[in-house]
Amino acid sequence: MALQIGIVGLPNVGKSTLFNALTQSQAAQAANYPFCTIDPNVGVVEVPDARLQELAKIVSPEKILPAIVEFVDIAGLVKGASQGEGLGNQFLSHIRQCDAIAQVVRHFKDGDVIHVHDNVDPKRDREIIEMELLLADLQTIEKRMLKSAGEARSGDKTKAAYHALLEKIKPLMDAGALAINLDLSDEEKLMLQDLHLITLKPIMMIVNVSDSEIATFDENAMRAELGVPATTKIIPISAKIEAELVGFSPEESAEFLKDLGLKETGLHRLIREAFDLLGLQTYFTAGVKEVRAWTIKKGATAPQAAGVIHTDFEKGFIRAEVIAFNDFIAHGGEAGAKEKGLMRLEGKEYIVKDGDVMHFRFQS
Ligand SMILES: Nc1nc2c(ncn2[C@@H]2O[C@H](COP(=O)(O)OP(=O)(O)O)[C@@H](O)[C@H]2O)c(=O)[nH]1
Ligand SMILES: [Mg+2]
Repeated sequence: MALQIGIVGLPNVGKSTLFNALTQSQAAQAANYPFCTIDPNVGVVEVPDARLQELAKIVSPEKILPAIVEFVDIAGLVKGASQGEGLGNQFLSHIRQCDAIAQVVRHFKDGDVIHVHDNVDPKRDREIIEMELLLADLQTIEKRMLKSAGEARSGDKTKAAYHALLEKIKPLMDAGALAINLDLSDEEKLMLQDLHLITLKPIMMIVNVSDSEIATFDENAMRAELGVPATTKIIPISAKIEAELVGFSPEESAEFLKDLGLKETGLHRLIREAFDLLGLQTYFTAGVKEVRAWTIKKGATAPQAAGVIHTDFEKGFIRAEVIAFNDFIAHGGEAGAKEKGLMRLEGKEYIVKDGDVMHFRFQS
């Protein structure tokens, strides 16, 4: 199952423009991933990683397979949606399936594109969207509290603590705080897991700015304008520019970006940041059949990393042969690194590092 990021926001903020740019610029590669969801609103997107090309230069593999994430264009979120307005509650089930949320707000001014709330005001738009997500969560919490209140009276300490936790977070969320922005311990987050709260998912803000403003974008000023905490990622993007870039060759894109004073496309940055938001990292396998990036959580052990390839690799894990990415490149590949004593044998406890080039030994 690929990780999914749901794109939410008011109508006409540029969600579909962005989604189409994401998926069209990647359409050719998407054919490599037949196991991914087939749904017009779900786009398979490769995580750009220049290290793959460096590995491929050394290994000359038949195929190069980057890590992927899926983006979902979630429509129908309007003011009152949690009470049945617009497409009503349909959006909820779509968001619940996602691992993280990318919220798009409109900052571009264009008189030809109507704003559903008349004027451009990203903070208000953010608050409208978040209120709908919060109302959905509050319904869940209130329903659960009817039961947990009774359970708390039974004398069971765990149940009492659970109810107390719901009593603590409800007024804060009533006042507009997303669950992810509450000061919760890891243990408290774990306790809330079974509620599948939408606002406990990691969330990033995508600000769709005018093409003329993208190069001079000031993140701190935008953070103040949006009123989001320092922990929230803010990513400027011009959906219009990204849409224009779709048909360009890499050389044309580079030229176009340079003229605008930009280093990389907004989509690239968005994908990288989303990957980071999810707390993910990459390790590689490098063989002549394929050079491939695999996605794991930061902190994953060697057997867990092996399990991403195949569950048998995890169950029968014996050890991993590991070469750090830089060592692999500096010494011209596996043989060279091995000769210098830079190939390590690691066991079950090994915490995989970003960029490790790995080979697993296992018994089946
Ligand atoms: N000027 C300008 N127009 C945009 C931009 N992004 C989207 N639009 C236009 O805004 C309208 C709504 O965009 P769409 O992506 O369908 O919004 P959605 O409702 O959020 O999916 C379309 O006419 C787009 O062409 C942008 O960055 N600049
Ligand atoms: Mg749309």
